[in-house]
Amino acid sequence: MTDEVSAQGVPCMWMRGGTSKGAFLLASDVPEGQAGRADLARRMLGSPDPQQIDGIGGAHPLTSKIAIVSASTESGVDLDYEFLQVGVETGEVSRAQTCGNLLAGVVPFAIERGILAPGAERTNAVVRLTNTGSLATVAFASAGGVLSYGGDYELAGVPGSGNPIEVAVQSGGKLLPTGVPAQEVLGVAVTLIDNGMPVVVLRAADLGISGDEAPGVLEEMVALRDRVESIRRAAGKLFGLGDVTELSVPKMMLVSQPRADGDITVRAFIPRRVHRAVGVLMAAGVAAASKIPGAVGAEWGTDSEEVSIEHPAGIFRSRVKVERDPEGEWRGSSISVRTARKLFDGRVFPMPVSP
Ligand code: NQM
Repeated sequence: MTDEVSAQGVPCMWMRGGTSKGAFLLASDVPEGQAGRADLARRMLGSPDPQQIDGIGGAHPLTSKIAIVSASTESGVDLDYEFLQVGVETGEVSRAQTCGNLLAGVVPFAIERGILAPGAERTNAVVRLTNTGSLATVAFASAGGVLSYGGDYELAGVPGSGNPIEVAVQSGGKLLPTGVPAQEVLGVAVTLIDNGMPVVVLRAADLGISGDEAPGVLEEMVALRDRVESIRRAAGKLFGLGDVTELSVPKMMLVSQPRADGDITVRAFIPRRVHRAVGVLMAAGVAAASKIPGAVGAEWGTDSEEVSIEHPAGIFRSRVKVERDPEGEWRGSSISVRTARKLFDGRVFPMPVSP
């Protein structure tokens, strides 16, 4: 990419999607190839740098995200959504995961940019998550055919309230990529599950913690972090992801008993920082595991489709379906509710290329 881009800037909308934030771009405004997009992504957000001081990133994995959106050419699909996770300190750009939180902003963004029309009373759109190949349906009220972010839905981890956006994801692939509900990795019982995102579910107690510690406390526990990372690297190979050292997946979901009105408690390593709440598809993975006999977390499963997951900022309610296909393979899907909001619209000026 030439350096003209840092002088002229790129049209960009900064949005909150669920409990995360990121830069939303039209595919037609960015280079076509993966290398050009990765270069633009790190220069826009200001990585590698722990503060992302020369870019618009928020210096945390939950605010170091990019969504690239276009009208889909596929029949029955409205939009294509490509997600880029930018390593704050490493500048590594990962396409190995999608993001269910930013997904909540994709359809409003497409309406803002005029590539999708809102529905007369309710907008329903089908989105292809190009990172994983999964399909999602996104639906929200648009009274009088007008896009509105305001509403009365309160999302744990976000101040105030907003228009509820229902996000349904059909994960597509095998729910249990290793074919078993649980196995041992480095002496710890784990469930490897992919309900839209590869996650490892393990018991907090097996790692010697109670499971309701604050994210900052867990991030200070160096020996715990190292152990979680070793299990993650071994699990990455079992998932078929190869060497995941530089990848942002699989995520590590440490589960324990509920403390309040929920069904199960979670703390999520994503993978080095600890989530301030919990990701949409991570929650879908934990919820699905709680429904599979023999899986880690099934001891806290219920008969209800809705699983209430306690996280550091409150409760996440994930409606999941898990079922076996005619070949006996477990398949999964999930429905969650998010809110989203346009925060800023303009041009972003990426860091110049060093001479
Ligand atoms: O799991 C964080 C987030 C996520 C992912 C991360 C997500 C999901 O909360 O669907 O949304 O992957 O680092 O934004």
